[in-house]
Amino acid sequence: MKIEVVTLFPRLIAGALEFGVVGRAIARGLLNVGTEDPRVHTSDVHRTVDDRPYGGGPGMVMKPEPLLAAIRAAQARLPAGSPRLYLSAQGERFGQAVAQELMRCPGMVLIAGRYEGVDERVIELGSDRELSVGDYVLSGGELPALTVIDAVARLLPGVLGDERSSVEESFAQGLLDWPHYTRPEIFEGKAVPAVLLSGDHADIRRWRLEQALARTAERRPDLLRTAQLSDEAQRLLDEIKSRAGARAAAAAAGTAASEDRGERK
Ligand code: 4HQ
Repeated sequence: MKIEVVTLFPRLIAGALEFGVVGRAIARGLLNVGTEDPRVHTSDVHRTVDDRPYGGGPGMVMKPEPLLAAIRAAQARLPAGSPRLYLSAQGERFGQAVAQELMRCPGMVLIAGRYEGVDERVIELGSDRELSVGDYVLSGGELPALTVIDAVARLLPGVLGDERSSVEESFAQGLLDWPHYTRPEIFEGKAVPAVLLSGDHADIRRWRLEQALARTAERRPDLLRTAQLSDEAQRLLDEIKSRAGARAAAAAAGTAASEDRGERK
């Protein structure tokens, strides 16, 4: 896959891509990331890329001419059918489902704005889709662009050890992760759960699935409505829920009993 990032800070993008899984994917030729700097597409002596907002107010806006020229230069280096994505807090929420979708594209242009944003006409003329990484305000679209690159890169064939992807696909897809442990067996008085030392792989697998389900039910119940649960996972989840229900009932009964005895809540 080929990705082009339109940015006033190309070294911020290049620097972040040197490391880890993504750095290796690039070194192995599985991913290629280029940058295009709108400043290159200016002709005035000051290389001006921003200007004051029409209507007044604080902050600056990215000028349309150099930005659109940069987007077109980036697009020209990519295969046809490569979407142009503008990163902005006003966009559709980026998540794993969008990453899965983008993984299938031959390439993409990621447009990272700075200042208060870009001239709206550039979004209309030079972008196909607007994506947000979350409801917070950043100083530029570069970190969101890197987020998209990272999440998409790890889905590309050969980027991760394929043991990992197939394991996650088969049983904990769409759920929060289970807890992880490594040596030592006892750390600051806290022991690793015994099942992980048992050597019983069926037991370990069941425990991990149960932990992933219990955490998801507790912390992100919204994810359970969209997760594709296997029959085994659905059965475990029903057990987890009925145990949680029973605990809540016992706690309520305990409260009632102690209140009956005249104790305070
Ligand atoms: N931006 N998700 C770029 C964001 C943002 C987000 C603020 C985008 C500044 C210029 N982008 N502008 N959240 O906060 O994608």
